[in-house]
Amino acid sequence: MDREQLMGYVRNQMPERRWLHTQGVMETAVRLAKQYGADPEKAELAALLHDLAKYWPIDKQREMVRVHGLYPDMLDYDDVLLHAHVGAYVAKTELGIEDEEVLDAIRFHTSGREEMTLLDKVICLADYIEPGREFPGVDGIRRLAERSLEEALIAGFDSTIRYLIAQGKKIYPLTVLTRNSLIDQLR
Ligand code: DGI
Ligand code: FE
Ligand code: FE
Repeated sequence: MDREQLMGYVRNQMPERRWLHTQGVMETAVRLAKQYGADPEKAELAALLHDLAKYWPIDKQREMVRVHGLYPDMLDYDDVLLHAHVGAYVAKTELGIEDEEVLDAIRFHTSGREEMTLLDKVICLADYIEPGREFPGVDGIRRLAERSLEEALIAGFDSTIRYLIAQGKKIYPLTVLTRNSLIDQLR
């Protein structure tokens, strides 16, 4: 599929407001990629595809994670974690995306991972700060993003972890390891 076909495919998987979010992540990811020396084309592609499975039925997402062995430990945590892995799987097996860097950036955009690549960081941060995002502290993260990918991401994960604690939810351990790894990278 070419770029136009992929855009049409993704747009069909989600409501209009999520498509607007996707376009915001694409713009922001390209800008961050240029600023920090990542590949803008890969950033745009990963951003386009990152939430493609977000609105798929949860039963279908759980089934795919189980059947295809995609990080099955996620099944014990919040269902919202699943769409990242399902999205990467669909991008590879149905949309013909072969670039493992792009697939990993999709796969780990929600949880993060230890030793995130530059592209992983660009996608994860763009997802936090795209222009349509509104949550307490987002402007502070936008300012941090002007000087440090790592500092901005730590602030993003801090806000996610605080939210999960406030809701009495479990925290996926890889998210904690991701934050630890980012803090180590600042030393
Ligand atoms: O898909 P998006 O809404 O654009 O953003 P996302 O893929 O980063 O999903 C973020 C949501 O995931 C956020 O509302 C918090 C929720 N979540 C639930 N458990 C965890 C989690 N996020 C992380 N990083 N770690 C968790 O354990
Ligand atoms: Fe997402
Ligand atoms: Fe997103």
